[in-house]
Amino acid sequence: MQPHDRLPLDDFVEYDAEQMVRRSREHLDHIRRRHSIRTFSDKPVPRLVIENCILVAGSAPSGANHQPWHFVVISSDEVKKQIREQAELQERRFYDDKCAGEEWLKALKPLGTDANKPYLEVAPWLIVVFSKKRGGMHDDGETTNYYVHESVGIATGFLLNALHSSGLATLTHTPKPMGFLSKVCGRGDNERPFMLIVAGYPAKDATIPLHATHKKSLEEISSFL
Ligand code: IYR
Repeated sequence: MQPHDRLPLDDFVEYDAEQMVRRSREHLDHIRRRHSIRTFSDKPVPRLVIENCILVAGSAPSGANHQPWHFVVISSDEVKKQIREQAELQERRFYDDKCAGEEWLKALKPLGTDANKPYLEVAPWLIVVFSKKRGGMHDDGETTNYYVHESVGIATGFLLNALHSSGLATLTHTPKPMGFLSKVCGRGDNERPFMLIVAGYPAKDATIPLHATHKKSLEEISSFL
């Protein structure tokens, strides 16, 4: 293969304007049913579902197509237990010792979150997203990666969308600091934990904070020139 060989774009599906409006509306309705939840069922979810969702994430655009991410997928009760213990330790510092600071804690009040994270052991799957500063396409550990945060952010968005579209409830969880995840997941210095995603069926009594349902309007979040 030559460095700038090209292929015809032969898998683009074209829709007419009317179909596009309908599809975009349907997608909006669909994605508005994604909610972060904090009470999960332990009902099993096939590994193949998660594998497909990871491949969706891996199809995200990235700087120079270096794909600067790694996903550690956890179903082991032992590993989940370690993650819960360590996350709760950090979260107790964050909430109870007020390391977060007053302003941050006040901002979280309407979500009703606290240092207890039982879902980290209950949900069938935890996915830890790691970002890689170096490695390039072949993970050589040296080549510089570009726009790492942007790339991994997009991949994580793809992943959340894929999990939701597959029929799973999700939670993005960012214990602070997250360094312990490198150790628990056995990842090296070249990688940084980016986010922890919890995926599974919601518990029967799952709720969503009213606060989280208030989304800014189109006028508030966009301007058309
Ligand atoms: N990591 C903590 C705190 C937290 C922070 C933000 I910003 C949130 O949107 C939600 C929670 C926790 O998971 O409880």
